[in-house]
Amino acid sequence: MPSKVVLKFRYGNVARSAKMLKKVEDMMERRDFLKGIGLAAAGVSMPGLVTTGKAAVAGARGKKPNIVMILVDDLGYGDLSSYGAKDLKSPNIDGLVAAGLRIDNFYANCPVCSPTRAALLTGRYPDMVGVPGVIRTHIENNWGYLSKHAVLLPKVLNRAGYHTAIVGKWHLGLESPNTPNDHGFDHFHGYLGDMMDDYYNHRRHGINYMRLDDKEIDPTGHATDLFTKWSIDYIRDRAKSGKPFFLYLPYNAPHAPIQPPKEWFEKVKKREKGISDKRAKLVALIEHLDDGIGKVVSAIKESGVADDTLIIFTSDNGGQVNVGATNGALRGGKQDMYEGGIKEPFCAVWPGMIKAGGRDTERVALTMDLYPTICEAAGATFEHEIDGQSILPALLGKEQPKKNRYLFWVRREGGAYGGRAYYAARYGDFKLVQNSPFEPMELYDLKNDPGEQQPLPSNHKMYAQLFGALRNHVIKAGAVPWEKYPVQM
Ligand SMILES: [Ca+2]
Repeated sequence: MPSKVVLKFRYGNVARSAKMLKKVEDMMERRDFLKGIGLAAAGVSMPGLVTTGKAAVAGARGKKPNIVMILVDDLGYGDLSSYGAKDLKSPNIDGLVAAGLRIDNFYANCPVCSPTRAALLTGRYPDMVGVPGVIRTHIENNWGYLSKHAVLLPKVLNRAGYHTAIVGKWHLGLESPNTPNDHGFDHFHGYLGDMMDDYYNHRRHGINYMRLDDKEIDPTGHATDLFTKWSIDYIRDRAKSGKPFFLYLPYNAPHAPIQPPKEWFEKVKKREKGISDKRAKLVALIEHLDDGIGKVVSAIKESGVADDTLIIFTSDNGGQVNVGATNGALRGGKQDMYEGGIKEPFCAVWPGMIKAGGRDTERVALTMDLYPTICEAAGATFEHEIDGQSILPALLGKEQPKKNRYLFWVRREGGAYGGRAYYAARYGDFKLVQNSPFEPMELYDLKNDPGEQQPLPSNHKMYAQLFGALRNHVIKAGAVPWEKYPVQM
């Protein structure tokens, strides 16, 4: 059925007001896009196209919760006390883990920054919104351009009555139309870029990407301290408003350069006998981050909104091993599709709603699942297609069957990767994985081989199943450009 016919059928002659016309235009654009990726052909069902958050949870207490989404940068699976670190003290994050539900098999959507952030804020696989790799300053080393079709979380939450803010690292575009404010955030206090070359001067390639909304700013201080302070200011201000808020807090710590405040480094060196300077720096950067998170949590409590606030904590990818990170017993680290690159610490806290001290050891969830989870908690509804699935019932301790689904990971990169992409795919306990576009894929049974040490033969039936499912995903994602057209080299 051609899209115009569908629209006429669905809307008849009601598209009179400018608002309705805009809605119709948006639908046309969306349907054209879906048609482009082969989902809107006549008579073809579109599973997941109509996905709605349910208002029931938000209404359970008669009020919508505030939501604080803390995303840290490059934190390894073994680099929290609660995840087994012996030379590191993270009492504040551990306190969150103890106060809520921990999910052991929580995965980032990618082993590097931008794609995971795209998945969190769109609910889609990163390559379905134009971000298969890292967005960077120079076109020769840029591997993503956020699709104009992407509907970001703040837009949906705004419609549900939320004030929305991002404090910290954006990393989904350096200019309009891909700034945080363009995509619906009411408030942006942070930086646009991929990383800082220095935690104190905040520059990248000598360029200042620090912003307060669209205004360039040049604050002084360690980036972690700035983001902590700005978050606290925001929370205190919004707590008085009586309107629910969504605070997305993507700290850039403990991403390289490993640059903790001097006194934090000295404290670790004094406490941990025999620790190397390299490891001590990373430990100090994480402990300083943990302290900042503790201050943010205290501000939520002191503002009197702790009982009405859902806090979610995770990391965007695994720890970078060559700067001293550990990923526990997992193989590999940042950039790898092995578990060490993508498996992340995760917890969700909501007093009285999520039981304290819970631990889910079975469920597999990804960053993209947080989009519908947050929407459901907020009573925010939407009708566009996403790839993620809400895990809110599981967080609330309700019955939620653990259904197997095909899951995919992609990363496109330059350098030795030559601009090509490499992938992983998973179904149940089986995972097909490569860590470079030039390597053959390997199949592992994670249940019996969580350390990914013993590849199964390529004639195993799951190899072909995962290989075929991944091929179909690559075809779908092929309809979405990941550079701005035309490219100016
Ligand atoms: Ca990262």
